[in-house]
Amino acid sequence: MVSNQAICRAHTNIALIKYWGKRDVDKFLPMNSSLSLTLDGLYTDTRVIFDDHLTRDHFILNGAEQQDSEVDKISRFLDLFRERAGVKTYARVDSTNHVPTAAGLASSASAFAALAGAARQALNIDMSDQELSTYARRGSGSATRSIFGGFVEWQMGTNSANSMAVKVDDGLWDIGMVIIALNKQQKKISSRKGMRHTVESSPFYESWKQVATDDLEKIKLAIEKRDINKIGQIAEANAMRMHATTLAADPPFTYFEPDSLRAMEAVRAIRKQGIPAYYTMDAGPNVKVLCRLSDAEAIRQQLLTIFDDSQLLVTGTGPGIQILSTWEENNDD
Ligand code: 2P0
Repeated sequence: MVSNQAICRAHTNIALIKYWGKRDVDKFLPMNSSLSLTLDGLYTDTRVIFDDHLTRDHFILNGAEQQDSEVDKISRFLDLFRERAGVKTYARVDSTNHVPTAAGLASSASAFAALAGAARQALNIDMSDQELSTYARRGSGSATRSIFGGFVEWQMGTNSANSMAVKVDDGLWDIGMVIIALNKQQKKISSRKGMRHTVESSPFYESWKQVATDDLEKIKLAIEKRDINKIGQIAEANAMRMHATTLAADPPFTYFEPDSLRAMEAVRAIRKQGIPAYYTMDAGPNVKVLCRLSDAEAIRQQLLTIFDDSQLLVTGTGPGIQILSTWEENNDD
């Protein structure tokens, strides 16, 4: 092999039923199945070039050469693909996150899904998207779901080969999100550390596993019926249940910030006007509002009375991974 390259785009996803905790840390096997909506507005483009002339892997993120610790993560991930393809060639990985500058929403989900898609293509590996999702999972759990577009379930499975993503609904109907980006600082407790600490110390954790399983079954029925209010109610409750486990951890912690609470209050006020709008939060202070895409602009206008224009992003449903034919240099937004 002299040089085999590919470029892949993957969109980020927001979980409506959260993944929170691993039963196997090395293999990224989750404690519970989860379900997300892939988003159109936030994505990562990644180019991988396997080149016989390289003496190690390189990783360039948003134009900047990355340090050894970051390269190591990429190398371990690429090893899974090299092993599968039976090659030892090193690679140069170029990645660009397309997120609005102020949002601070760069996501390991789109990053590892894009890298997985590019590596499969560059090495000409014969592998289904479903199987690819089990590879994406080994980079970051949430990346499992970003292989597909629309509503996607990550089935916890019984082993590494069947803990994979399954498309539930293409989501190409009147549904979207308004993202309220509250803080672009690095999060204080990474999701990886946060979920581990919660599994180890929260007395609520056992209940979480059960309730997440129940919520997943309920939301799948609501998605089938395209019942936006039901979907929103279940997603909002599930998010708060996840965050409750962190408040009960020992020592306790939370991802809520004062502005997160203000945002949630604003969403409840919008809902009182009869507009379906429901919030969810992940391992950081940002609040994401699930709504009809046709209502999203009106919701954004109302939120503008509290938050800055640069903090609000409207997005619809996004597609699964896509192979691109050309790479745009410095193509960050
Ligand atoms: C989710 N989160 O389902 C949940 C909800 C955050 C809260 O997946 O350790 O970056 O790489 O598997 O995927 C974020 O955690 O964690 C996440 P790792 P990941 O979206």
